[in-house]
Amino acid sequence: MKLTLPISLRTFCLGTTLALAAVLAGCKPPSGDAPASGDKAGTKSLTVGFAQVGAESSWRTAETKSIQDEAEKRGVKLKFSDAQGKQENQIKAVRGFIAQGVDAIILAPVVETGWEPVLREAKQAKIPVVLVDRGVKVEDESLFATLIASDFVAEGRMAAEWLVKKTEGKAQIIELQGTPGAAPANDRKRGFEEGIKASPEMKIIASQSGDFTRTGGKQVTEALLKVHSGATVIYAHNDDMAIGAIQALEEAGKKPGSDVIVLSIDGVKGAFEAMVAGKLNCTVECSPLLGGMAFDAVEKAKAGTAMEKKTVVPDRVFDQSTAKDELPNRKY
Ligand code: GZL
Repeated sequence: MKLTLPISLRTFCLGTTLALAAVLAGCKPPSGDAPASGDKAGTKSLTVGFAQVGAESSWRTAETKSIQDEAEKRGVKLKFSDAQGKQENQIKAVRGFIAQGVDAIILAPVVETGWEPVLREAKQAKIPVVLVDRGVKVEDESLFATLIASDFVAEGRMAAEWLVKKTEGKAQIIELQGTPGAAPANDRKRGFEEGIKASPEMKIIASQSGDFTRTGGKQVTEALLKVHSGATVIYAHNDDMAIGAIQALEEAGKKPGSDVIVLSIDGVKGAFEAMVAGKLNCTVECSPLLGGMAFDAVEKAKAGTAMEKKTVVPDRVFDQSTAKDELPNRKY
C-alpha cells in the first residue's frame, strides 16, 4: 500500500530533515586548528606514544597535563615517557614506541639536533611523528608530520622591545639561558639580541644556562651577581628561572622588580603572581596548552590529510600594568 502524505506534511518532513542535517553539520568540529574536543571518532582506538622532555618547569607540567587530558577526552591510549631532560632517554623512548607498534608518536624534543636516525626509523615503520613545542633541525622535513610551537625568536624580540621602552635603551643585562641546544634557548637568545641591537647602551654583560629550572635560575643568578653586582636587568628564557633569580636577588639584599628589572617568557600563573607582587616586571606568553592541536594533527596524519609543516601558536606580552586583570584568566 502506498502512503501519500499531504503537501504540508511533506514540506514539514523535508524541512525537519534539512534542519537536522544542518545541526549535525554544525556539531562537526572545523577541520582547521581548533581543538576537536567532543569528537572521539578519529582517534578513538589509537595508541599514541608521547616522548616528553621531563618536568623541569611549571610550563612543562602544564603541557604534559594538556596532552594527557586531551588523550583521555578522545579515548586515545597514551604511552607516556619522561626523558628527565636527556636526549638519549628520549631516543630510547621513541625506539620503544616504534617497537611496540604505536599508531603515532608525539615528541617534544629536548634539543634541536641529532634526530635523523630515530626519525628515519619511525618513518620506515610508517609511524607519523608530531613535534610539539620544540623543533628539530633535519635536512629531510618529511621525517616529521608537523610542528606545533610558538615562534621563540619573536618571543625574544618581544621581550627586548618591552625592555627597550622600559629602560629607554640603557641596561646592563644578565641573561639566563634555557637548556643548551634547545630550540627555545637558541631562538629566545637570538630574538632578544636582535631586539636590543639598535640600542648601543644595552649590553648583555653575562649569559649562562639555568637549564629552564627554578634551582638553575637561582644558582646561576647567585654566582653571577657576585661578579656583576651592577646588573640592572635579568632576562630569563623562562618564568621558572626568573622566579629562581628573584629569590637570589632578595637573598642578595636587592629588590627584584625595582632595583633590578626581571623579565621572562612563558606566562605561567607563578609569573603573574610575581608581577602582582611587584617582583617580576614582564612575561611573554608561550602557551603549553597544545593537547587539542597535537591530537588534531595525529588524526590528520593518520587520515593522510595534508597539513602545514608548522603551526605557530600566538603569544602575547604582559607586564605589571595588565597582570592583575589577567591573573584570574590564567589556565596554567
Ligand atoms: C617552550 C618550552 C620551554 C618553556 C620552558 O615551548 O619548550 O621549555 O619555555 C620549558 O618553561 O621548560
